[in-house]
Amino acid sequence: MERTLTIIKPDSVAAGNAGKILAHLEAEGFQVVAMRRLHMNEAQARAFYEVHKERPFYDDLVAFMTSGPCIPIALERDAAVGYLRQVMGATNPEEAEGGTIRKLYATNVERNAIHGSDSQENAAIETAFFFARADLLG
Ligand code: FUP
Repeated sequence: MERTLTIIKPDSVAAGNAGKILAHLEAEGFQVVAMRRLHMNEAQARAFYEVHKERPFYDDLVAFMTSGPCIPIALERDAAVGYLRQVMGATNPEEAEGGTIRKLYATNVERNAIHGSDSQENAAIETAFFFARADLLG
């Protein structure tokens, strides 16, 4: 079994889509290892997206991610990292395949419903950002 990190983003939570997105993930074979709800502050959002700090969209992305509560979830499944990327769809919902979470629930490239780690290495880093070791045992 492999683990990955998703975030049900503030747009999805505000729109009341969190339950539907979690049900979609469960139907695709993901199991919840750890889950929490938090309203990120600016320092947390800046740190989470630090790899994008030189990008033109960084400040807007931080503003969006701090605009309301989100739901980070540590997920488990066979080939979880790659499979989550498939199930969530392209970053820009206009380019996302039919039936993907972003096609179904995203508004645009910024308000795009869900995050998914892009590698096993980043999955471990991002999971440790939100969850303590004790949350992830068992
Ligand atoms: P993804 O891995 O699909 O979430 O996409 P990226 O790592 O390329 O981008 C991370 C986040 O930055 C996206 F989820 C949304 C945001 N972003 C923008 O707001 N504008 C862009 O043009 C590209 C990305």
